[in-house]
Formats: sequence, structure tokens, C-alpha cells
Amino acid sequence: MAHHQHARAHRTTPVRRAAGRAVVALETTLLAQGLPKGQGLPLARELDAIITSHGATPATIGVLDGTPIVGMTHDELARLLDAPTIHKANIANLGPLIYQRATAATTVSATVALAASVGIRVMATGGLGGLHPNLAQHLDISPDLMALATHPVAVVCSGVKAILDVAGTRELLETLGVPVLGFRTNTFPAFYLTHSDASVDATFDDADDLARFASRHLAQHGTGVLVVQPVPAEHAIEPDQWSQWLEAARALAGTARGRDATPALLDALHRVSQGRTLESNLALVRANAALAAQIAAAG
Ligand code: PSU
Ligand code: MN
Repeated sequence: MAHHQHARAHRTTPVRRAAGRAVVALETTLLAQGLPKGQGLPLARELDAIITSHGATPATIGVLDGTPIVGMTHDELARLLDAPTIHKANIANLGPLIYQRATAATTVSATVALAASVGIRVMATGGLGGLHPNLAQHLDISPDLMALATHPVAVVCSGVKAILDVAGTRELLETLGVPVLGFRTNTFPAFYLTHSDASVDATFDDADDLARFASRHLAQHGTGVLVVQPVPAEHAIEPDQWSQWLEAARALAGTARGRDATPALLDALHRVSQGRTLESNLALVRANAALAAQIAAAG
């Protein structure tokens, strides 16, 4: 019986604080697992200000002691980022983490699911998760892709992280029926790199046009779209430089697998590049928050 009481007491419906139509959801994995400790909270503050200045309301999403929260207060976010163990929640382990009353940062997939559950249509991040390299030896595909295919949310990002199989991920988005919309770009960006060999399905030069298309698509199909824009040129990393850093970072990061793979590699990159990849990461996230706010405010 005690077991049942416990099961009934935990919350599956998120606490919702951000109201209104022009809301931009923000994830917390990027803050907790994607940046050096101590840098998450200041970035969150900046993103809030950027989104507000573009006429939208930010809603940071995370799980605190088993309660999913949409629109975390500054104090709640500080508690999450200070927790001794911060789990990384995706659409697969989100339910179990809530059940266990854990504190968890949400990846793109879990953020999209929680945002969609309260009717939020736009989220911003840095880079979408995707297909990891060496599929034949080791299968690892981010649930981010599946989340986009099953929830009506426009995710604004700078493509997928260049540590992934970029072309393969682009193919998977097609397979899953997720349109890739380039904002002022004809190619699919790769996070720190402005371009890849992969394509977009359509290019928009105007944020209002993009917002109109995206909102119609979401309403008609009940599934998501991926909006991509390249990292601002002055913060981009040159492909030759990138290959060197990636090789060094792979050696440094060692054999982290599964949920630990992406955070370990991002951290190693920040170290081998002496902060250049971090600076690039911060710049692209800020730009994506601004574009997401414009889309939310127009839509
Ligand atoms: N964007 C960033 N940094 C990050 C991420 C995105 O600038 O750390 C996170 C997102 O939360 C995304 C996750 O969902 O990386 C992908 O993790 P995985 O490869 O384990 O699915
Ligand atoms: Mn994975």
C-alpha cells in the first residue's frame, strides 16, 4: 500500500509558470552538463534577458526532487545546478526519474515533451543530439530525433554537434519526417562549424515568414520542425582547426559512452581549445535564443 501511495504522490503533470502564447522553452542539460560548473546560471540569466528583449517569455525546464517544472525560478534553477547528482533526463528515463523523485536536467527530448504537454511551441538550444559515429560498432542515437518526430515543437539550434555523424543525423531527420528549416543558410550547420555537406529542406530569410510556416506545420501535422542557423561568423571554428581539436579531445575524453559521451567530449573540447569551443557554444546559444523569441513572438 505504501508503494501505491508513493506512486500516487509523485507529479507527472509539470508545474507551469510561463503563461501566454509567446513562450520559449529552454533546456537545462546544456546548463548542467554542457558547460563548466558555475557557468550555467549566468548563461540562463542572459538567455532570459535576450528572450524578454525580443518580446517573448522564457520558460526554463527541469526536474527538481521529482517535480517537473516549466518556468523554473532563479532559485529553483540554482538548486538544480547545485544538486550533488544531476541526472540527465531524456524521453526514456524522464518518467522513472520523476518516480524516483530525482533532480534532473532535461535534454532537448525531455524539454520538448514537457513543453508540448503544456502547449509551448518553441524551444531554443545549442545543438540537437543525433547519431553518434561508428554506428556499425556501437549504436547510439539521441532520443532528441524521436521527440521532434512526435511532438509539435519548433526546436531552434545550430544543427547538430560536429562530434556526431552530421550527415547520418540529417538523413535520420528526413526518415522521421522532420522538416529542416534553414534561417539564412542553405546548408545544415554543425554547431561550432557554420556549414556541413548536408542540406536543409527550405531556407527562410525572414523570421516572420519562418514563424508562419512553422506554426502552420505544427498545427497541421502535430509533429515538430527543426530550425537551424549557423553560429555567428566571428565565433565559428575553422574546419582544419576543428579536426585537430576533435582528435585531441577524443583522446582526452576516453571511453565515456551513452549519456556520458556528449558531456565528456564537450568538456574535453573546451579544454583542448583553451575555451574557444566554449565561447563558440555560448555565442550560438545566445543567437538561437534570440531567433526562437522572434519566432514565438511572431507565431
Ligand atoms: N546544446 C548545447 N550543449 C548541450 C546540449 C545541447 O550547446 O550539452 C545537450 C542537449 O540537451 C541535447 C544533448 O539534448 O546535448 C544530447 O545528448 P545525447 O547526445 O546524450 O542525446
Ligand atoms: Mn545517446
